[in-house]
Amino acid sequence: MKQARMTRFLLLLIAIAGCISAGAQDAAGDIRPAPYQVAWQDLEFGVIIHFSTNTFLNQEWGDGTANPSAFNPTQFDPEQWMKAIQGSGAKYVVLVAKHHDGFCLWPTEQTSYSVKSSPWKGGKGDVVGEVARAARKYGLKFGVYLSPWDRHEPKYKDSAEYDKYYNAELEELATRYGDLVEFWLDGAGSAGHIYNFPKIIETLRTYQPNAIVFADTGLFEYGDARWVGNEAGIVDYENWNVIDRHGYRRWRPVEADTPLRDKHWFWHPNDEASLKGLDTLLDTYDKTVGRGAQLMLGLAPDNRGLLPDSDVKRLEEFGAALKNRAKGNLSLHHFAGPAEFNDALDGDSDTFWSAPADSHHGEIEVQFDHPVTFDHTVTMEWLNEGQHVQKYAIEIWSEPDQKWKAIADGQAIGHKKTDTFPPVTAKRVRLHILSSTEPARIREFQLYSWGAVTSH
Ligand code: FUL
Repeated sequence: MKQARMTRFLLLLIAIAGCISAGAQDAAGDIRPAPYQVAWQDLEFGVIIHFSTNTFLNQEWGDGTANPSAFNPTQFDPEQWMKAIQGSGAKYVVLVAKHHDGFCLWPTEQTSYSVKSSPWKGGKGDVVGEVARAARKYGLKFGVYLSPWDRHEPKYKDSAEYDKYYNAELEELATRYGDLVEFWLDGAGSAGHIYNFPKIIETLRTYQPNAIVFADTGLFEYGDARWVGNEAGIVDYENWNVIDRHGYRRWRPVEADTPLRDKHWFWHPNDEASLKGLDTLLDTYDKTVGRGAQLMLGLAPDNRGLLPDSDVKRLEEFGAALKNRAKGNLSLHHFAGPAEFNDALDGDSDTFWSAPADSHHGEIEVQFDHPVTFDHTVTMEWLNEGQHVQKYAIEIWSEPDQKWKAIADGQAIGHKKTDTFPPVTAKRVRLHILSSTEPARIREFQLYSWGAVTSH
């Protein structure tokens, strides 16, 4: 009897210890990204490509009744797309393999509603295969979007039957086209439909353990990255990587999708006015990548099967502007200061500075031999062990006042944080970490003079 009580007491102790450690695990700063999430966040900028029967029918959402004969590009050339995408600075490509209308861009065995039934290449073509090959040829990672909502497939009415259909489609995509960097699970149109998501993710993970599953916050348990909640290309600051749902926390960085043509994911004739300007794109970049998120820019090849010349030109300008901005990193020209800061000032995001062990604040100082003028800073946190910085300020040393003066401040740094302020001139600048849950680790602290192009 006594022994039974003792056993119960021990079990209680074990249970309490379990709760305590589960509670500690739950703190946002303790949640770590998976290695494939870290690798994906480093890509920063990707594109999503919409090209299907809609392209030929001047529509955004097909209702599933389009005749496959509509799909007939005469100059289909995904290498032309990839050349432009590579030039824009994007690092990965997600192809919409099936949009809501159910038309499949690869020769699937699950339905005849696909390129097989189109006149394109005599029904022998495979858009997914050709796009995947072209992407890799241009050094871009490849992923797919497979719309759960299917307005053509009759099985859609029967959840269990449709699950089998969808899983079979997914298995084809996950086994035929090499490594997938991302799998886009679009929530549009699916309200009220029951899917067996655990099974879908099992199918994907069996063949693609390192693919990022993109989904809205509803799919909390399965998503690796979350939808930003708008298609305007804006991530609200503060942006934290760990989100909480009903008391459970997960590492789920944000991806912001927005089209190059205002509000249009597919190509439409006589639509030149919708092409976004360079300033808008740079502003979008700073409000997504510059706030620690992923930018997913929507591109739409036209009914020839080519990216329109004006889109190609805009992508080129965008890439050139980003490159040009990156060239002006003033931190590279710092002249003195403790050597320990170099890892954050060397322009190499693979090296990082660590604040002293057990510290909850710290600073990185940049010194110059002559005053420099700058209006932007770019700061990157090393996230492999979690997001720890919770408050920081950018400060300059004021000679007349003999004290540090804050020119910008914030809470989250995360993967990347761009701060913008009126131009300031100083010989000494510092990143002041005012609060971090663990010793801060900073990959980069860069200073730039970009002018007012990117208004905020
Ligand atoms: C949305 C879809 O409804 C749009 O057509 C587009 O595919 C966009 C990327 O996602 O949810």
